[in-house]
Amino acid sequence: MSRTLFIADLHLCHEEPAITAGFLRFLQREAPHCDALYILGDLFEAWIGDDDPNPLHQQVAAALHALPVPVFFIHGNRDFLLGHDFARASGMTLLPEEQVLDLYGHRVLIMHGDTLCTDDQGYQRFRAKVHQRWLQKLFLSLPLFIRKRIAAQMRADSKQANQHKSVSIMDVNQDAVAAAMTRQQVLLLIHGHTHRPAVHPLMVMNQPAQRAVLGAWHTQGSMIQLDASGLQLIDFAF
Ligand code: LP5
Ligand code: MN
Repeated sequence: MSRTLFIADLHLCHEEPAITAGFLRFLQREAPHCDALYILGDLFEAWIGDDDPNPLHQQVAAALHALPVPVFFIHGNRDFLLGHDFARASGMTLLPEEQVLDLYGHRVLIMHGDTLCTDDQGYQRFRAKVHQRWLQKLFLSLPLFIRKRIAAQMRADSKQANQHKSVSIMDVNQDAVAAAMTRQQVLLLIHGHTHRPAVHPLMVMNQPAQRAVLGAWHTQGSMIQLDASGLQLIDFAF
């Protein structure tokens, strides 16, 4: 087949069964015909621990596990607590927040994308706090009903905060993009998070480069296909 697929920002949850159905169909029909599937974060709407007995999680783990191709996962800002137990149950390999791949003659950097939004200082402060290992351990040791309440409060606060943020603050910062691509010596970058699907041409290290942004799965699916000819952003109906 010789193509690799990338997806992000499905925000799977019990309240959006059509998105889950679309994802399960994607896993059955599309994903088996590729070399590997990379999930670049926010697969789930919110993740409060691998011990959450949510049947949706078991259903998704089983479907991922049944896929005959390797699946890799980078954490998003909603599911950064997804851990080794769920990775094992779903057969996914967890990757660090930035990963460089060498595929079909292309060197490509993949990430969720939230770390590129450096103008959003409120978010970056929030991120630094919740990425502290001790705080995560403390949170994960709380009873599930308390974790659910805290997560719901965070989601409400986040929605509230976003109403007062400009569109440009919530997009990636161009200097952060160029810095990451230069640091990793790549001319291709794939990320999600901003929910603004597009392939942006840019110059990196004085060479033409591309930044491809995955779309969120609201009413249709979004994926990026990478093969020898380059990358392609594709929308598809559920
Ligand atoms: O997610 P989205 O699209 O709304 O906005 C994001 C940024 N917000 C977040 C917060 C998440 O939505 C919360 C998810 C919780 C999941 C699991 C809980 C695990 C807890 C672990 C604890 C160790 O990521 C948003 C960005 C936006 O993307 C665009 O980039 O702007 O950032 C914010 O909204 C941050 C705000 O500026 C400040 C957030 C206030 C949260 C305060 C927490 C209060 C805790 C209360 C506890 C009782
Ligand atoms: Mn995100």
